[in-house]
Parts: sequence; structure tokens; C-alpha cells
Amino acid sequence: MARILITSALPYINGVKHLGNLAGSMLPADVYARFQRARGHEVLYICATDEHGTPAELAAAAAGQDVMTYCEEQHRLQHDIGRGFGLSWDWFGRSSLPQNARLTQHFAEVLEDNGYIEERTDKLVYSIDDKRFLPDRYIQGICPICGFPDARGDQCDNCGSLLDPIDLKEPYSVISGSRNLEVRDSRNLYLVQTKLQDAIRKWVDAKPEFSSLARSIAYKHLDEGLIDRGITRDLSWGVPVMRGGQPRTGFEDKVFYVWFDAPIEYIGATEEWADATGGDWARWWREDQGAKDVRYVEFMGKDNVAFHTVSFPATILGSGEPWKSVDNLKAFNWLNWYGDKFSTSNGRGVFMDQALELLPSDYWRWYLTANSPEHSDTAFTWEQFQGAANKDLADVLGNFVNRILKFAEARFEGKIPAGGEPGPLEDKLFAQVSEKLAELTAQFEAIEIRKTAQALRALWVVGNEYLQEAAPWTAIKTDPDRAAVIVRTAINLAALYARVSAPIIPDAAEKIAMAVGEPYPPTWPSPDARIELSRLEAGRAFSVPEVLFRKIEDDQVAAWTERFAGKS
Ligand code: B3M
Ligand code: ZN
Repeated sequence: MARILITSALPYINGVKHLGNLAGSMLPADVYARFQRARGHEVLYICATDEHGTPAELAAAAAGQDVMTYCEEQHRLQHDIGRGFGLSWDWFGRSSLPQNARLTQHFAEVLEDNGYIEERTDKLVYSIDDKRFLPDRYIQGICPICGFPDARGDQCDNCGSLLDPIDLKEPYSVISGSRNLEVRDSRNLYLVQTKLQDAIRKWVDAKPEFSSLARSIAYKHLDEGLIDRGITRDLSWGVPVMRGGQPRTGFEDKVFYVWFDAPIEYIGATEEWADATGGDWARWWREDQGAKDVRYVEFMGKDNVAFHTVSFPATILGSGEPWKSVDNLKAFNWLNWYGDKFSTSNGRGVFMDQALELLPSDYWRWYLTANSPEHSDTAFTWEQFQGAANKDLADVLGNFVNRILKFAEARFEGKIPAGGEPGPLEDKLFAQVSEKLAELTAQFEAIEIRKTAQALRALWVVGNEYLQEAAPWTAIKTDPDRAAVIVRTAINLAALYARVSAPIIPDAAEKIAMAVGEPYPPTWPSPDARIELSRLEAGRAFSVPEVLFRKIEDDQVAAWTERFAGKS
């Protein structure tokens, strides 16, 4: 049994996330976690809200709340909606809790002791009208790289470049819109990444499992040459800058930069989990306390890769302490809305809470897995979504389960029939299912998201083809034993479908499992279909679940297309 640590990028606290956030990190991480649990491995899936930095402060101000109250409410909201999507985190933490603060301050101290943190004077943008410095998202302007008009102080959403606020052209304060800005000196702590350039490159070189997207981004930054990064900010909400348990002189009004503390929250949230469950967090994160044999997989969007392949490894490596670091980083491109960005303010695209109002989570889980923005930016369209739901879920899987259980209930009094022996059609089915099951298992193991969905669908199709060819409704007229074999085999196949579909569509899988009296959550089947398709014994009672997937009607698509199109 392996031990697998999984983390997905921590969603910012400011507001309910859209389907793109889900598709590019939390959902594939959950699918993988469920699969590995079914395989019998010890899995710890950790996530949390990323509560510091300017997104939190600006959003709290806009909501007319103090930041702590805002974060508390938003964390609960994001937690509940995530559970509504079946996100099976073992813990969904909060980066503003003491565990993360303590760890962040510890890392800063050991990094400074090891010579990787220095105090430097920054030229920062100060807003005379707002009477405050404008870090990161408090300032916007024209991107110096691509000319995008609304680039943020820390990163350009358009070209993804990491920016320094003073580089922005025609900057303005996000708080007041004021352009009455000036550059002033500010003392800040710097993570001296340039000293760790070689160590980080060696670290990336030693990670062959990283997705090609993750590796290409990591090497792009390494080849450009790392820069030393400011890791403190003139903000009040964040991890206080301490030294030896005391506020650091001159830094009493500063906090650590959100991207310094956020990845540390992966460890912090594991401590939260341990504090709440009696678990042992060091067993997952300290190689000197049992984490050496842990396999750690990270899931995130491509805009987060730089921080996870440069500054977070710099923190871990620079500490000189035996912390577990990621073995496989699965990076995703972006899901967009008909080619455009999701936008709360513009009402463009479906956000997680709205999605659950429209349809059960399995519809979204299936579509976002089968159409994952895995290898390129991918556009959501209602037409594709309707097709995936109506064809794959309703016509293929749902139809198979419903047809065979309804027929068996009517003709065999709701019990799996005895009689007859598997024949050539069953031999063919066993061979096909064994082959498709092996393919599906391999794609899950390889974390090939789209190929996993394709392999699962191919397995569903085999069942329909078998029923079509075996035609128990015809066989029963002349050869009841033949009909009994077909029904027994097909009900076993429905049970197998529940087991292998559970990582992606857990609710439907549970309904099928309950109907045929199988345990849930399921274990992963053995590779031998002949054994697996004869497990459910004759005489076992079963029921017919309600229709697993109602089809999406054209008028629903028309209404939703209009509702979520966004203002032109
Ligand atoms: N909060 C997500 C984002 O950039 C960011 C991820 C942090 S992972 C440590 O949208
Ligand atoms: Zn740009």
C-alpha cells in the first residue's frame, strides 16, 4: 500500500470560484484521490482557502466587512460548495490560521539564518490620496510586457508575466482610482532566489514526472534567470513578520507576501487536519519522520506553476530541513467561457454555486473531466456540455443500467437469476472489459485526465453493445437459461461500472452500487473481467434506481446560454 499526498492550488478567499478554477485544480485532484483510495492506498488530500494578500482585503472592503469576518464566511461558503461538488478533501484549511503563521515565520527564520533572506530597500508605489503603499493587486496599469491595460501589480492576467508594481505604465490605485502616486522607499525582506538557482534547477531536473506544461514553465523561469523576490508587504492582513517570537524591528506594520505563506499552508492545513483528527502531520511532510516514502502530487493552473517550481522549492530547499517536496506536478491550462474569461462582475460564465443550482454535480464533474483544459486552453460551450450529459451519461451509462435492471426486475422478480453458463458472447465481453479496464486503470495512474474519461466511456459502450448483441429480451422467449446468463453478466457489469465510475461521478456510482447491494465507496476491481463479472451471485436481490441522468433539453440550453453570456 502506497502513501499518496495530494494538494490542489488553494482557491483565493474572495468569492465563489468558477468552473475554470474547479476544472484546473480541485476536481482532477479529487478524481485522482478517489481513484487511489479505491486502489487501497493511504491518501491524504489537502486543500484550503488562500486568505491573505490584496484579494482578501479588497474583497472584504467591497463587502463592507472586516477581513476576518469576511474570510470566515467565505471559507465556510467555499467549503460547503466544494463538498456539494463531492470534493473529498481530507481537510480544507485556512491559510490565516495559527498553524500557517507559525510555519511561515519558522521558514523565514531558518532561511535568514542560512543566508537566503536579506533586508533590502524597495522603491514602492505610494498613494498620496490613499495614504498607503500599493502592493500587488492594489495597483493596476498597463502591462510593460504585452500592453494589457489592466495588469495587476504582481502578475499580468493576459500574458502571465510576474510583474513589479513600479514597472506598470500609467498606474492607478485600485482603492480610489487615484493616479496621484509616487515612488517611496520601503524596507522589505527578500528571498534571495538567485543563490538557489542551481539547486532549484537540479530539483526540477530530478522531477521527470512533472507534466510537460509544468516543466516548460519551470525551465522558462530558470532559463530567464531567477530574481530575488520581495516577501514582505506594507499590509495589515497577513502573517506578521516576526523574528525570535517578537515583531521584527521596522516590520511592525508589514506582513509576509501572500505567495510566500500560501504554499506553506499545504503543510499548515495538514497540521490543522492533525490537530482536528489526531493524525500525524509530520508523517506526511518530514522526511526524517516517515515522509520519505510518500508520493506527493500537486494539481494547479498554469499561472500558479512559477510559484510552485521556483519560490516554494526555494523555501523548502533553502531551509536545509528535510521537508517533503512534490514528486509530480500536474499543471492545467485554462477553461474559458466561449473563448472569454469568466467574470463575476460581468456575469459571464457559471460559478460553482450556480452550477449546483442548475444540475447535480456529476454532470459538471463528467463534463469538466472529459473536456479538461489539460493540454490547451479549452472553451466551455453549452452545446458540448449538453452532448456530454445526454450522450455519455444518459444514453450510454444511464441507459445500460436502467435497461438491464428494469428487464431483470420484470422477468426475474428482482433477483439475479441462476442458470446457464457463459458462452462465446460472454467470453468476448470478458476480453473486451479486461482490455478496457486495463486501459482505464493505466490512464488513471498516469493522471491523464481526458484519456481517463475516454477510457471510461469506452468501457460503458461495451456494455451497450453486449446487450444489443445478446438481446436477453429475445433469448428469454426460447432459452430462459441463456437469458439468465446475459442478465447475470450484465448486472455484474453494472456493478463494475459503479466501481470504476466512482472517482469521476460518485453520486451516480453510489446509486448503482446501492441498487445492486454493493459496498460504497468501492474498491477498484481486479484486472480479470471473468472473475469480476461473476462476483454478484445468483439470488441476490437488486432494485432499479431512479433515472440516473435526465437529459438536458434544448430550451434549458437556450435559457442558460442567455443567462450566463455576460454583458457584451
Ligand atoms: N490562491 C490561486 C490563484 O492564483 C492561488 C493559489 C495558491 S496555491 C498555494 O488563483
Ligand atoms: Zn502582460
